[in-house]
Amino acid sequence: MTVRVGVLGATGAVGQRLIQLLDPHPSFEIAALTASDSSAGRSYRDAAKWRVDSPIPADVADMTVQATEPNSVPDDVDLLFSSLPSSVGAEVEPDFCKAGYVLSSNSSNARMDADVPLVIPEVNADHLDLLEVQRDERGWDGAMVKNPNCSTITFVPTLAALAQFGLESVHVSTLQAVSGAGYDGVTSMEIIDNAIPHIGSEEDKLETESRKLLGEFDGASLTENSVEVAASCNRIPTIDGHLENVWVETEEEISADDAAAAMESYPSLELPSSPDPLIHVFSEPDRPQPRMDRTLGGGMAIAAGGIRESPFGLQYNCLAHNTIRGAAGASVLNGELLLENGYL
Ligand code: 11C
Repeated sequence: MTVRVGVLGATGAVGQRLIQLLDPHPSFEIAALTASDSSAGRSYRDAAKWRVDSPIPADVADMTVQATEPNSVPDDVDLLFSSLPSSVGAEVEPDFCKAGYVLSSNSSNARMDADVPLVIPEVNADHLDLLEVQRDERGWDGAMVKNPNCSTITFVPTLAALAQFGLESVHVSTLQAVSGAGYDGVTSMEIIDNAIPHIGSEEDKLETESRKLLGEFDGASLTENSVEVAASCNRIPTIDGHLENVWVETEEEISADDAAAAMESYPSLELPSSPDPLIHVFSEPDRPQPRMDRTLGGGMAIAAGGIRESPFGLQYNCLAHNTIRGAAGASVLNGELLLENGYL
């Protein structure tokens, strides 16, 4: 079955990654592209400053970019991937859902809404059933599923692997690539030869999204996980790949070997974009590394290393490709989950 899909915010950094991952794709065919009013009416080739590491797919290059409004998208498009700026997403995404479209959105608006599934398929695919609650409460013909922030996606699967030992508290410190800040980040010379100990509302996102992702859904409502999470977020001059240092305290004592085994054996899924294994564990002291490990599993896997016991609990590092696993690939995976579960 081929599903016709659209990309909202197609000219941005994540929109470009979405196009790269969707063309070709075994289940999805790109049939609509939208962007800001200044891009609408232009060919995608002209409107996008294409920066990803493969050519623009020929059929997409010639497509005309439309304004980001429901009337611009053909009715036979069933699924929309959204990478809109969050302020725009907050305004227009509900209009698309009202108009009957199913959204798999990377935009940060509405991630913490009680009836919006925030999903990493390998971690909490069951939260997708929140869509029944969403339909009852909002009366939409369409639906909205979100993926978390790229830094959240990098460390939460490792916590899910350790959850069997009883998570009590987590401290995470990030070293985040400039592509997380979109075009402005990649092209800004201010970041070169610099490290900045602040990224907008990033710390709050890691702390709240992780508890929602690890929460329990009983069929009617979601109870967030009680694990305490403290995050500090830093920008470093790397193009792609967020590296994170994590300290975890668990109810049961956990050895480094137990933790490595739990991460290595953490199950993946059989969705087209889900990597196997999901988590690669390295024992070399200088791994994971942003350039070497960010492309594992086509950019969809997570690298973990430096696992050791410390006075502050288990300590380790983890890394993921922020615009693939952390953003565009995360949305595509949620689209695949929606398809598998009959929502399209
Ligand atoms: C960054 N993680 O690296 C951010 C970008 O919540 O989706 C992604 C923001 C988000 O700056």
